[in-house]
Amino acid sequence: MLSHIKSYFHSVPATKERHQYLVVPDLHGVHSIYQKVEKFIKNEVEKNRTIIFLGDYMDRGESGSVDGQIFKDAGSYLVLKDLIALDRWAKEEDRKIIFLRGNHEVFYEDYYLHDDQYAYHEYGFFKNSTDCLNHVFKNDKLFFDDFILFLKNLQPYYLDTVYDYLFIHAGIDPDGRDLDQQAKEGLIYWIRDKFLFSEKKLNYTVIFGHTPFSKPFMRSDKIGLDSGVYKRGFINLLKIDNADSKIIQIAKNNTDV
Ligand SMILES: [Mn+2]
Repeated sequence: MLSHIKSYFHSVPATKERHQYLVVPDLHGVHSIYQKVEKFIKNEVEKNRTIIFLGDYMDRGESGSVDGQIFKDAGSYLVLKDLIALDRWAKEEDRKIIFLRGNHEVFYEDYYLHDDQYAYHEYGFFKNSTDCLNHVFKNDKLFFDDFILFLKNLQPYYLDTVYDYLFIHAGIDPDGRDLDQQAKEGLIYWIRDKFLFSEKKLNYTVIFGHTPFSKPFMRSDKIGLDSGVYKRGFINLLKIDNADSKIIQIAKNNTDV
């Protein structure tokens, strides 16, 4: 287990508000792992802990059959369907779950909301997942509406202003302007090296996914969780309790969780 402790120059105000999180990075249609994550959330995670998904729910997912038809990527659809159900469950159970937008969700917004066919023709992974989704949408308009609503409700980032945690898909431009401006420009969904290797002290501890590492990327002000789940077969969750945090790894083949 890795742990990450941040020291503060300013004192943290006494507050009854909870600063407890479970962070779930890129799922990429790996439904077998998603199911374990969901089980963990429902059975092990306290009711008052905020759950934050960092985006990239779909693409490069597991093959499988839907309605008796084989799809190269059925996992993206299955993860999406379960996330929409999880969102509904959270509302019923009065649990707080935040879904952030990843760059892959930008592809889906372009395709389904702006009729932009670029990703469909350019990226095999996107064609594979949307071929399955379009098959489902044809017969299930309600699910299509749920999906559009899910896309529209995605958040660009989440900020904890007491502990200065910034939860975001890819990162921030260390020389960039304010967060909302960066979100508008879209760089927060795509940035890699300029953010990762910047020596500039950031105003937050940035908790991000997007760029896969074999081990979590741990710096004083950056925690990168993406494991490249579709090729490595495990996911790194991050549990945060106020100033402390620890990694929880869930693998395809372990049965502990
Ligand atoms: Mn990404």
